[in-house]
Amino acid sequence: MSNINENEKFQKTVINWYPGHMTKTKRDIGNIISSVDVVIEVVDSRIPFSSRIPDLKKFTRDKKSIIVFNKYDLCDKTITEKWIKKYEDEGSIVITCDSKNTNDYKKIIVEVNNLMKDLNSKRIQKGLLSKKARCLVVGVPNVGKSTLINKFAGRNIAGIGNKPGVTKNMSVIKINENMDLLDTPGILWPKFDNNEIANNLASMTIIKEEILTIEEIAIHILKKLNDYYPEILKKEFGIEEYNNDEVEEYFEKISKYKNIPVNGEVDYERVSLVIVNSIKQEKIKGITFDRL
Ligand SMILES: Nc1nc2c(ncn2[C@@H]2O[C@H](COP(=O)(O)OP(=O)(O)OP(=O)(O)O)[C@@H](O)[C@H]2O)c(=O)[nH]1
Ligand SMILES: [Mg+2]
Repeated sequence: MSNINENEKFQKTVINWYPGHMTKTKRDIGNIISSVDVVIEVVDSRIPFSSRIPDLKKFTRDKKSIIVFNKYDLCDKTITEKWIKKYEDEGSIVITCDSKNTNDYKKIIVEVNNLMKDLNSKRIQKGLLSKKARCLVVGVPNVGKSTLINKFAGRNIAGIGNKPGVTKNMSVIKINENMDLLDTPGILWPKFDNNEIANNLASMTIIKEEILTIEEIAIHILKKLNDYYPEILKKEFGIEEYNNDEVEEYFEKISKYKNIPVNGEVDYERVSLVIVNSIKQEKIKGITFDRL
């Protein structure tokens, strides 16, 4: 249980880590950005703030961009709508998308074509030929970039998996005579000085479990469910409320409710895994953890 009791201490910790392929990806993007027409930034609709890349504009510069709210099927639509409105009010183009189960990608094609019309009409005025859209798909890990690209391509060309860091290299995928897509590995930032963001990312399997402990992620999930979705807390874990003062007690109740064998002591790691997996395996839906 030391991890849970040390949770408070952890709040002050700055997490410093950075996989090498992310540095490389940022460099690769910098090298090809001048040839890109549209940046498609993919976010997780359940954490529309935490899953954005804070310094994206630094390396995509003034390129036209679209924000894709992916995994829209899993979010709390009422709350996520508020984020959409906020970003639209700030001048962004936002498209909601369930890449796994629908053909929502077609809405992105419409927007890309609109943006290209503008660009191509300027080219034609200058006496140049119109060009095909070159779109850079970016985002943090595991938000569904490759799944979306496969929908565009109509075949499984980009590797996908329900864990962060599946795509390791940037690749160009020809969609048709009007469009190329660039798939990129998920990128993050070198330091998380905001623990809330790190925990939100971990809750949606965007950062690896090794970076935070599984207990910490589970506690974060329980706290969020307690604050925003008590009905899910009750239905999924059999508890009416959760607070950090009686962690052991709640874990024991959840352990019983979930029929997790107790060998003398509650298996905190196993209970935590069950909690984390309930989001990962989509047993829990209709949640949005970021609030305005
Ligand atoms: N429910 C739901 N699941 C999705 C959606 N899009 C992708 N997924 C799932 O999310 C997981 C990650 O998908 P990927 O396409 O590999 O994600 P990625 O952004 O390419 O990840 P990295 O390459 O690691 O950066 C897979 O299990 C997909 O099936 C969606 O819109 N809804
Ligand atoms: Mg990928």
